[in-house]
Amino acid sequence: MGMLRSLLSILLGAVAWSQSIPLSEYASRREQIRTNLPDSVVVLWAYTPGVEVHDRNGFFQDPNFFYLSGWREPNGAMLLCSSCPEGEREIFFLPKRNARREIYDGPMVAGEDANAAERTGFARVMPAEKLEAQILKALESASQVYTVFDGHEGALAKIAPLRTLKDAREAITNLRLRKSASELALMQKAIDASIAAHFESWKVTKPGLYEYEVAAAMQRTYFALGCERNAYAPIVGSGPNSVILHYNQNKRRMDGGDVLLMDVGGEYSMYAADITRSIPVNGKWTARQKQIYDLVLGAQNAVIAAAKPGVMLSALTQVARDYFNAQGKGPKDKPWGDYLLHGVSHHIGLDVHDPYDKTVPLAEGNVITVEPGLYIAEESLGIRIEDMILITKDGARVLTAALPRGADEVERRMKR
Ligand SMILES: [Mn+2]
Repeated sequence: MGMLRSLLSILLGAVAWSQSIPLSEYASRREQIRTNLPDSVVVLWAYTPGVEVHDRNGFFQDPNFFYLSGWREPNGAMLLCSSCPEGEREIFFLPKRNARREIYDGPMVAGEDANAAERTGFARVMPAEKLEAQILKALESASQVYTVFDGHEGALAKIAPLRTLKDAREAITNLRLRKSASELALMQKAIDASIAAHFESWKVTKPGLYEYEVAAAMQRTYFALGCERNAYAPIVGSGPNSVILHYNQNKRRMDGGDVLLMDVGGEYSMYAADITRSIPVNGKWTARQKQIYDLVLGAQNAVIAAAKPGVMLSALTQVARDYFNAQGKGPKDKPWGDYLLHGVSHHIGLDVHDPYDKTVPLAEGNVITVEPGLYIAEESLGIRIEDMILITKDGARVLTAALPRGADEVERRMKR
């Protein structure tokens, strides 16, 4: 059994690694950007270790740069030029081979490598020191200059002092919002691993345990299933901590009678999952906890039912608030809607909060969270339920449906 299991995990591991996005899809995203930004030079830089990314969590790539290249290594750059002559419309720039760096980081792909084009999916790859000359050349063919304003724009302004730099962020993030089939497959990996982590938390949680012990069990679960990072700092808050929206100290010893709110998700192959469940620490809801839980679940169902193409994200928060307000009054004779302290939805993808234009309505292929909550500080009672949904042609599909949401089902699954 042990051998069969390790053989299975090797096979599953191989499947997981082979399931990445083909380089041709990155190329078609770049083509889309060039189409959407005509008469333009777009210059983007990869993250640099020690500048944008520090040592604590290992190197990760700038999400916009990654979205257009799939490139995970540091220190590259790319130039896209819609109006340049054939052969100069897309160029990738890589640093020269650096033997010293390879001692630390392992083999790198260098600008001078014969197979650099094949490895990067760019027809033209040049050494990084050619970037400036190539930008100057491209400026002869294009009147607009774009970059993502992330700290490199100063260098670009020096190279093109007579041009007004424009921000390419909006054009890229608009594309990022519409998930492709291969992106959805990777997101489902992040989701499935994070769901396994939540199930694990239901198994281990009991009075006397510390919040960080639950956080550790959850992280161990999704890391063992191939997640490379936390999608965000795990929020594991019991009792009084359940009402602190971004609590992540996770230091409290839990008591019977507490609720435990867990907003925890892993990142798989650069894609984030973001899932929240609230459970009773001793496996049995009090009447009050169940009342609040059912209110939140009702609001979540109302939002999921309302989510479809054409609807604005901000309208979804109003759906939740209206639902709560229709359920009467909470403590201090205030409408229940007053106990919803945050918006209920955000886009998610390469970032846990994918950037988006607030004036653009939902469209087919968007992935958003639905996360209403009620927080009653004086009762140390916070309940949030968060799921991820895919906007379809005429509605929405819950991507996290494998993790039960009903109060009774949570109790049943916690019974051991
Ligand atoms: Mn969220």
